[in-house]
Amino acid sequence: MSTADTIPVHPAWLPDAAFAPLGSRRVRVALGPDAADPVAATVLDEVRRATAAHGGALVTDDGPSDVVLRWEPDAPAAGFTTTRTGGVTSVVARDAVGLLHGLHALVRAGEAAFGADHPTVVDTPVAPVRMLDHWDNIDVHPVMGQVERGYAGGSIFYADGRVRDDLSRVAAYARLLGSIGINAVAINNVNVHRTEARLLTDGLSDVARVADLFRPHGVRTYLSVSFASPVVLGGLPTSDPADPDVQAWWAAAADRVYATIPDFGGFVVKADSEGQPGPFAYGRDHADGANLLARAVAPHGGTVFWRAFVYNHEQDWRDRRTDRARAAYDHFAPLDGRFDDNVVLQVKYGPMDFQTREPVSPVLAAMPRTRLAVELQVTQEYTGQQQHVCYLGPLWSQVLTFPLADGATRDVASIVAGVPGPGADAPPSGSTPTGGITAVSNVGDDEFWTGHPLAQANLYAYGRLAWDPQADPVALLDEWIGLTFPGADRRVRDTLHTLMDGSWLTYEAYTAPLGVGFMVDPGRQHYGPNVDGYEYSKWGTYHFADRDGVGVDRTVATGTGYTGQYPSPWRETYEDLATCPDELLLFFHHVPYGHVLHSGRTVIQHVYDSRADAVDVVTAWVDAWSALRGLVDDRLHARVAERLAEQVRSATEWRDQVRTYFFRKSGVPDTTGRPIH
Ligand code: GCW
Repeated sequence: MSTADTIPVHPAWLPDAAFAPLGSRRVRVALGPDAADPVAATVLDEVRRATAAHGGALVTDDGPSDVVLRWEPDAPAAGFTTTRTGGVTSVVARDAVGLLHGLHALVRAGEAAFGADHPTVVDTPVAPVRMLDHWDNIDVHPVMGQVERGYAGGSIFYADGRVRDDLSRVAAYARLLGSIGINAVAINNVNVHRTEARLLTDGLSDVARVADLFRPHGVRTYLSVSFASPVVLGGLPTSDPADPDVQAWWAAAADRVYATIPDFGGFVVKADSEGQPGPFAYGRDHADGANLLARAVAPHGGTVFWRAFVYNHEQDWRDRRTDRARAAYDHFAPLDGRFDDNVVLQVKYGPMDFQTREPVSPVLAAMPRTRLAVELQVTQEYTGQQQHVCYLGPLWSQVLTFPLADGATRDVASIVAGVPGPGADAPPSGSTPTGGITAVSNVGDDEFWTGHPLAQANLYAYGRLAWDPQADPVALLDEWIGLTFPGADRRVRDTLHTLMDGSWLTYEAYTAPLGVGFMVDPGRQHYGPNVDGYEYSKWGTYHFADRDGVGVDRTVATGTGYTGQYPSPWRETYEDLATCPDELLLFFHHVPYGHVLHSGRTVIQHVYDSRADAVDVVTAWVDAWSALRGLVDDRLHARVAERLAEQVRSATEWRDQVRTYFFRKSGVPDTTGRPIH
């Protein structure tokens, strides 16, 4: 047995000790007609495991109990209700999935769930589909590795060119996901290479093995598919959506999938994007393409998640009229109302690509007659690659609570909830859910799941915000700390809170300034600074710094016109220098270095100060963490210490490159006299 086999996998937020309050009590489980459901077995297993470890008991008859988990036909369709009466805490739900979610709510609440003053809580999920996408390849890709933008080792699904024989990590992962309410998972990369394309056909029995492990936790399995499948897998001469043979091929493919996996979720598709095949090759548009696949899965209740991440990645940097930020809106807004009911358009939260700071995508406000899902990135491609501490809960919370239009109650969370927009028809009556939220997962076969152990908090916060976008991300952080380090010394909890709470803003403060984005190194897979790394490239990600100023003019008046894609008040707010928020200034405007921010500082001095201050913050984390040696698990302590050292090194490199770059461009000295190289 190799060392790797002997190291136990970290339990993340489900260590046995977190179950002590529940597990020390008598728990009665009344499952009703769902008793044969695989999720019901999970509920029983969880209660058995917790009570065996902590001295309580599973009660299946009418005997006395302190806790009741009970099926109830009139309970809300999703979620659960918790009440406390007569010294008994009850969880009531319509089905076994609701009971499982309710059980984990009790675990999260700890002793508080059994206090006399515990209020009645009706807890229903906001997003009907709460999905994680895996950018996992079966084969190890020569550039991207096995998991594209993965920073936690190899895939938990695949090894040695096929689906793993031993899927115990997948089972443990499914348990983690079910505990936070995730209910959908796509198990292969949206860039579908040849080997992975075959999961749809030859690989189906293996996909079924994976689906069997997710099902008991209330999670449905999806596949990313290639739009060119009829050609690549079916040997047809075309993948044209209008071709009857192509339509028949997809229908037959879907029939086979559902014959093997009756509760299969559906397909995720990246088409006509970054080299992936799509409908454009046949003169068709994205609605034609998406509806082709949607019609194949519709008879089986399946859904197609069609990605809106479509842009020209072969731009000419000399042409300042082309603006990548405009692309998703320009491609998709005109198609509003043309997508079938079981198509969900999956929209990245910002118009570019998961940058540390972006405005919310205008596509979300522009398609009231289309089912939309918001896409987030839990894997830290542009936010420190799980080398850096960067707790993303506050970023996602800002996105989800962003009000889309004037005086509107319609925020991004209402899109995620599938609330019909103005002018939209009532939601279709079928069983297919509206709305949704999805995110790229950050796990791999690493012993801590996420490379950086503290990056587990991002996975946790994603699931909890998908359930409740109004949740306070800082409270979720503390919840995660409490579960992951149960019974830990107060110093551990306080230090973790201090390190993680503002870590997104700290990361932002030493990397690309004021919303301008990128400045990452193309040669190191987007890790570390390279201010001009993308400046003269075809990818369309520019900052336009010259001797006088920096930023991208995206105004209607003098720039690319991107601000015009927003409804009021945002088009006016972003258009006008006087009202554009500081943190997005360089996303929307090209300004002189001496431009004074709302903060009162000039742009150039802000760039100088924030980078230097942020490195001081990160440096202080190293000592704070080292003081915890002996108070947390040694291996975890060592891993975090190693990553913090790298974060200080990398943040220093960012600081020095960005400060020096802008000094050399502008010639404006740092008024504080701190060193510039
Ligand atoms: O962020 C970019 C990544 C690509 C990724 C693409 C996408 C899967 O750099 O690696 O491809 O986004 O979202 O499709």
